[in-house]
Amino acid sequence: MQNNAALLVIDVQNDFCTGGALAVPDGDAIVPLINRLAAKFATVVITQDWHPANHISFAANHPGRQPFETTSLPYGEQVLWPTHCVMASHGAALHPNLTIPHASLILRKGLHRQVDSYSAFLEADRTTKTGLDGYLTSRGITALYLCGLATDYCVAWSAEDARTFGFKTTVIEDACRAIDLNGSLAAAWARMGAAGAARAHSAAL
Ligand code: VGL
Ligand code: ZN
Repeated sequence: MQNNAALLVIDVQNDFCTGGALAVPDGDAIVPLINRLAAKFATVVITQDWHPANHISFAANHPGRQPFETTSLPYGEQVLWPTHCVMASHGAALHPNLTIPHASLILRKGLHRQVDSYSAFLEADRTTKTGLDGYLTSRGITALYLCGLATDYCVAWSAEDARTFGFKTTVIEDACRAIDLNGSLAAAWARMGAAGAARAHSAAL
């Protein structure tokens, strides 16, 4: 890979894998592939979903509401998730088989109690930055490749925002897995395509 390209490894955490609180079907299956892909990139950034226990995205913090229902919040519609990726918990840890020793940044997102953050760039209020755009830009990165969990939430929102910040953006589709809630996967691919993100198979890289 060229030196202006970086790999973003999104949320490959225990809670999104088999046995986790918000397990993505077949989520673990991508770990060996991501390890092999990462070896091709000089710059790798890993993200972690990282919430306080009282986070607004947890159904448990909305009395009478169940996981996978939605609610209206000041910044828009919010899916109410099972409690997941509580900061510093085992579920929030990276999958034990994820092996990317040369990753230069581990970025945590979703720390603010009152705002979710699927995207690695911008929180759900669409205003608060994580700072990732500045990190990448100041290192001369202009092209991003994305992989990880889940295709239709954190990968998709990160890919759309990567386009917003002007990066050439490619989602490595076989290195992602989806939650697919009420058609969310097809909708996410449509939004990513409309934003100008490309879709590639790992074999083509
Ligand atoms: C994610 C739902 C809630 C993800 C994070 O990583 O895709 N999905 N929090
Ligand atoms: Zn989350």
